[in-house]
Amino acid sequence: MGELLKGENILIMGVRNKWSIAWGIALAAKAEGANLIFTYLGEREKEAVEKLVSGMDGVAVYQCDVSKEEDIDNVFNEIKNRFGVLHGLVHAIAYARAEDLQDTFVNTSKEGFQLAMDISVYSFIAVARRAKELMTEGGSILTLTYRGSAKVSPGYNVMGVAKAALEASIRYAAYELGGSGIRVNGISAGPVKTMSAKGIKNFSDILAIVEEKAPLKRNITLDDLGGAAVFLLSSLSSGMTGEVIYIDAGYNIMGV
Ligand code: IMJ
Repeated sequence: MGELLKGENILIMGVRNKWSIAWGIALAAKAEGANLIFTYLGEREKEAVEKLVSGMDGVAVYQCDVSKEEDIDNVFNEIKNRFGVLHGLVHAIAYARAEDLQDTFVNTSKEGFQLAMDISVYSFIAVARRAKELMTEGGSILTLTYRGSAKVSPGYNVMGVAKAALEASIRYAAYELGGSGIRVNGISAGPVKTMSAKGIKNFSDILAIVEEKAPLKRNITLDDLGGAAVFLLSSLSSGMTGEVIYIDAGYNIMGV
């Protein structure tokens, strides 16, 4: 137990089960004394998330489908009423149609493109705007990205384009919110076996390649991500904004 986030109110969006990256970040933030607020997508996720957080004291849990502006407004209104001030926000949400992660990229439909951009990128802008209003003591906003934004990861397709837009959004938000003492950064995570990796063909091959090629000769863990998230959420990273840091066992630095 540390005190790096003691008394800080941190909103974590994107927990689905105990394997979720957002959950790994939540555990690390809790261990540093944060008060946690969670959102879950819908009725199907409600029970699992409420069960997960039931062992934590002082947490708040709200339903929020980020494709609905009224859901987002509701969450931030509830946070304003119950906590008054927000110090941290973790956005760990992405979605593309399964068919768009299987077919060829150039076959991406307009609807599939718009859906991926709406859930994976616009939602970040939408929550950053509301968070700004509640981060009256300054704050730290964090999102999750993947290297498929910059290099071709076969099958990542429209998600790669969405993550490129998300990373650009980090920089524009960092520029605009810096004057309010709010920092905005991203973690580019190496592959992790979560619900978002389910059904992705050859995923275990990808994990094996990282283990073989990455400088650290292993895949990353939720603890690795939790540590980086605590750094970015806390004053340890006070001089840093607009950045994307790789937590990938060093895989991204390699050439052939
Ligand atoms: C996803 C697709 C293709 C290759 C992939 C991934 N690699 C990794 C991922 C190599 C690591 C996981 N990732 C980084 C994601 O951002 C996944 C996002 C995602 C996953 C799904 C699967 C189920 C579904 N829609 C999805 N939308 C986004 O229906």
